[in-house]
Amino acid sequence: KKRVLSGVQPTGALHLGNYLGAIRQWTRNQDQYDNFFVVVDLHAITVPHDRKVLADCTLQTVALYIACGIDPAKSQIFIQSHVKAHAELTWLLNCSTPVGWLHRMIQYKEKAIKQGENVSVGLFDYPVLMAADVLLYQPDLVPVGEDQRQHIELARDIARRYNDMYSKKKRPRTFREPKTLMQTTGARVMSLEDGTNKMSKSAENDHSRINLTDDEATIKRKIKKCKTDSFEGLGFDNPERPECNNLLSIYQLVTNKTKEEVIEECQEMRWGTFKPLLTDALVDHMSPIRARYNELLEDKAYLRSVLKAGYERASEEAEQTLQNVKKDMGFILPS
Ligand code: AQP
Repeated sequence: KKRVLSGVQPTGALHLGNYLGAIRQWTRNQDQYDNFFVVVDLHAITVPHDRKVLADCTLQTVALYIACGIDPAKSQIFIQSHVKAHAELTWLLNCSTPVGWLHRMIQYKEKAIKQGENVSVGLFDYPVLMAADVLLYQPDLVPVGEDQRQHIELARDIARRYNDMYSKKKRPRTFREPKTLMQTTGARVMSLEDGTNKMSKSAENDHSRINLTDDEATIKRKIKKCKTDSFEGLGFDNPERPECNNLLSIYQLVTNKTKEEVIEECQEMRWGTFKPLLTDALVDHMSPIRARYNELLEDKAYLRSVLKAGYERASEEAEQTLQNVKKDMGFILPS
């Protein structure tokens, strides 16, 4: 079986972008793949954080994975900080990764600008930690949204460089170079207040996103207020209408219709007709997820048992890779 690995940061409520761009992909083909889904809490502290929020968000993210359809019987769900190998491999990879590679990372530049002088070494090193997350498990595929493409490419570069330096003659080499798995529609869900910015957890205005935990009234209010335009009719792919393209794409994704079906159905519509349609489609799609999420949050013992099983399998895999790396690099292992 091919192996799949991916994760989300517990930095706030997950939104439609995280779901349509990443998590929904993970739920598909769970039978076909050997799946590892991690909540990357070590990443969440690369920006200023609140300790209570971190703990709550971490467990909520686990509950949302399951509520969205990740089946613990078919997929490993675990917390990054539980598996110590993530932090350890990061250090080892830090020492073979050129600093210039990190200076090119777009996400770092964007987030660093927002933080000014307080930007941490951790934020700069984020992509190496992410490379460690991935490479420890030897996945074939990493399903992510468009914004993470550059980081996965970097993880491949880090793997190749490491293999060339330390495991050139070994077969198989120490690290497998994973491929990015990305959807054609949904890889970049945009903000509801500006169709040229991606939907994001960290955006200040909660009305810029639909959270997976939003209730019916909130979804209704957010869609009612979201930015539109004054063109006639509705259509995809008009560069002058980023909001229209985004809202139609969301509609297409949550109804599982084809683009052609959506064009046929909506091209003559006005916003006043389309918005309630979109609201209903979102509510229909998301209500079962929210209901299951609320149930799961009441059953912390179950969540903990899922995490324990995930941790056991994940740490076994990760430890194996870490030992190989240490041997490659010339460390003496404890006897
Ligand atoms: N708007 C988006 N459209 C499609 N996919 C998206 N993802 C994030 N935003 C969108 C995908 O969700 C997965 C988890 O993302 P993350 O939480 O690890 O980090 P992020 O990409 O930085 O997401 P956010 O929500 O924008 O968080 P903040 O605001 O904290 O930076 C990834 O696969 C990502 O591609």
